[in-house]
Amino acid sequence: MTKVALITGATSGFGKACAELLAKNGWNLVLCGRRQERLQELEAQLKNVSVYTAVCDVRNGSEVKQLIAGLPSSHAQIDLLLNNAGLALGLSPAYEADLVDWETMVDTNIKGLMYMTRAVLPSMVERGQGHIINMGSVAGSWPYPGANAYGATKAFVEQFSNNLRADVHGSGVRVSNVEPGLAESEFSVVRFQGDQQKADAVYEGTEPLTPEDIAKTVYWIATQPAHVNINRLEIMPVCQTWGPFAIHRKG
Ligand code: NDP
Ligand code: 8X3
Repeated sequence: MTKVALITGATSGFGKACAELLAKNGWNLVLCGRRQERLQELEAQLKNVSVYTAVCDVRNGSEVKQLIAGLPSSHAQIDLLLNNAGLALGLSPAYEADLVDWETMVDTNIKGLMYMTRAVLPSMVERGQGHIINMGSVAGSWPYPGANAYGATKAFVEQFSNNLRADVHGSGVRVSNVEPGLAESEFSVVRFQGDQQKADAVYEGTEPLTPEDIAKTVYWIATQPAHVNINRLEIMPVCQTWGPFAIHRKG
C-alpha cells in the first residue's frame, strides 16, 4: 500500500528535498509550511503521487490539531511524520540576544514539534505502525558561541525523541532524531534576518551538506526494515569537525 508522509517545513531546504525524494519513490504527501505559494509550486512540481498541502504555523496548537483532524481519508493515516520545521534566530551571545527570538525558537522548534507529535502519534500507536523522524542538530549536542537558545531547543528534540521511544515501546512505532551539521539552505538567511551577505559568509570556502544529502539520510532511516530503529544519526560535512576547548588566559 502507498505510504503517506507528513512533512513540516516543506517550503524550503531539508523539508522540500525530502518531499521531492519521497515523491520520487512513490510516497503520498502531506506538506505544510506558512508560505502558501511555495506549497502550491511544490505540489505542481510533484507528479504521480497524491499531495495534500496545508498552510500551517506549527506554533499554533489549534491550527495543528485542525490540520490533523481535517486530513482527507486518503492522507489521514500517516506512516511517516517528519518534524522538520524549525529555525535559528541570531548568533548573539546570551547576554545580548533578543528574548523574542528565543521565544520564537522555543515556540517553533520545541512547542511546534510537540503539538504535531501529540496530534499524530495516537493513530500510529493505535495502528501499531508509524515513524516519527525529528530534525535535531549537532547544536543539540555540541555547544558553540551564539547557539544558546537554538542549541538548547535541539537538545530538547534529542531527549524528547529518546523519551518518545521509551513511551511507544512495544507498539511498533519508530522514532529517530537526525542531527545535521553545516548545511546550506535558507537556514542562515533566516538566522540573519534576510542578510544574504552574512548568510553567504557562513558557507564561503566550505563544501557544506546539501538538503539532498539530508533527504537521502532521512529516506534511508525511513526505509529500514520494520524491526530496525535508527535512534539518532549525526551527520557533518567533511569540512566540519570540533574545535579545542576555549581557554581564556590572563593578560
Ligand atoms: P530552511 O530555512 O530552508 O527551512 C525551514 C523550514 O521550516 C521552512 O520550510 C519554513 O517554512 C519552516 N518553518 C519555520 N517556521 C515555521 C512555522 N512556525 N510553522 C511552519 N513551518 C515553519 O532551513 P533548513 O531546511 O535548513 O531547516 C530545516 C530544519 O533543519 C530546522 O529544524 C533546522 O533547525 C534544522 N537544521 C538545519 C541545519 C542547517 O545547517 N541548515 C543543520 C541542522 C539542523 P515557512 O517559512 O514557509 O513556514
Ligand atoms: C544548524 C547547524 O551548526 O549552525 O542546526 O547550529 S549549526
